[in-house]
Amino acid sequence: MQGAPGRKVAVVGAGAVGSAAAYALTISGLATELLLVDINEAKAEGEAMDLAHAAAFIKPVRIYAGTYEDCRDASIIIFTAGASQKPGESRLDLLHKNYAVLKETLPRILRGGESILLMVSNPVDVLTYAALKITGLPPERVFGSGTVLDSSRFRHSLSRHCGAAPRNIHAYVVGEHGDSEVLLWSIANVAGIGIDRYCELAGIPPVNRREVDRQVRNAGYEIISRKGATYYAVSLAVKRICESIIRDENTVMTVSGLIDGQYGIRDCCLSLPAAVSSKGRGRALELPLSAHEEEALRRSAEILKTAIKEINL
Ligand code: 6V0
Repeated sequence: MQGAPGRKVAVVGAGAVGSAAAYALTISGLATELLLVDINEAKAEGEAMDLAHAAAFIKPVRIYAGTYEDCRDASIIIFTAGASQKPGESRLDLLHKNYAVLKETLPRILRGGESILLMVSNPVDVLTYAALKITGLPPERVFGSGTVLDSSRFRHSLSRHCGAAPRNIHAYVVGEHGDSEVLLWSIANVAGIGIDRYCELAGIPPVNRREVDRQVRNAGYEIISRKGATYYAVSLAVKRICESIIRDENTVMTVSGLIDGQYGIRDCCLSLPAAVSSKGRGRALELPLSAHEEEALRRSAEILKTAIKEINL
C-alpha cells in the first residue's frame, strides 16, 4: 500500500522520544505512512509492529521499520537519534556524541528531495545548525523543535497561576533550548492583557517570576531526576509541528532555525517565534523585547556559537 503523496513521515531514532512521537502521530491520523529507523533494527521493528497493531482503532496508516535510505521520499523526517541526557548532564554535554551520529547518518537519509528535516536530538540548536551545513538544504526546510516544549511549559505555569486556559496564554521562551533560554515576560499575556495587569484584574497575587523561570528552565532536569527521561510532552510538540506543516497552518511556534540578523544575531540557530507551514519555517519574527531580554538572547546566541566552534563544521 502506498501512502498519499506528501504524508509520509519518517522518524529516525526509535528510542523514548522517537517512539512517543510515532505514537502521537499514529493517534493524530496526520500521516498515511510512518517509517521508523534505528541503528537497533529490532527496536524499530518492535515499535513499528506495536503501533501498527492499533490498525482497528486508528485512521489508515502504513507503519513500518526501514533503512536510512527509505527516508528520502518522506515529506517530514524527524531526527531523534543519539544519546539522551543522564541525570546531571546538560544538553550541551551531548554535543560530540550526537554530532557524530548526525554526520554519519544524514548523508544517507537525505539526498536532494523535498523533505523537511525536523531536528529533536540535543543539543537541538547546535545540531540544527550542523544539519544545515551537512545537507546544504535551504534554511526553511531544516529546523528544530527548539523551545516549543519550553514555551508550553511556560504557558502551563502561567495557566495554573492565572486560572486561564493555556491556549489563551501567549508566552514564548526563546534562545537556546537549554540552560541559557530566555522567558519573554515583557510580552507574555492572557487574552491580550499583560500578566501583571491580568493578576490585578483577577484579584490574584502577582506571578512569582523568579520561581516560574526556575521551574521552566529546570523542568527537563527535574523530570530526568525522577523518571530518567522526558518524552511525552516533547513528542506532542513534535506532532504539533508536523500538524502545522501537513495542514499548512502557519502556526507561530518557537522552533529553532537559522537567524539572519534579528537582534544583530547571525550565523547560528536558536528559537524565535516563526510561522510553520508546508514550506517549513518562515522568517523568525523580531518581537519588541525589553533591553534585558535582548541582552539575554544575545548571550544565549554567544553560548551556542561557542558550541558550534567546538565541532569544526
Ligand atoms: P533514547 O531513548 O536513548 O533513544 C535514542 C535512540 O537513538 C536509541 O533507540 C538508539 O538506538 C538510537 N540511535 C543511536 N544512534 C543511532 C544511529 N546512528 N542511527 C539511528 N538510531 C540511532 O533517547 P531519547 O529518545 O530519550 O532522546 C533522543 C534525543 O532527543 C536525545 O538527544 C535527547 O536529549 C533529545 N530530546 C530532545 C528534546 C527536545 O525538546 N528537543 C526533549 C527530550 C529529549
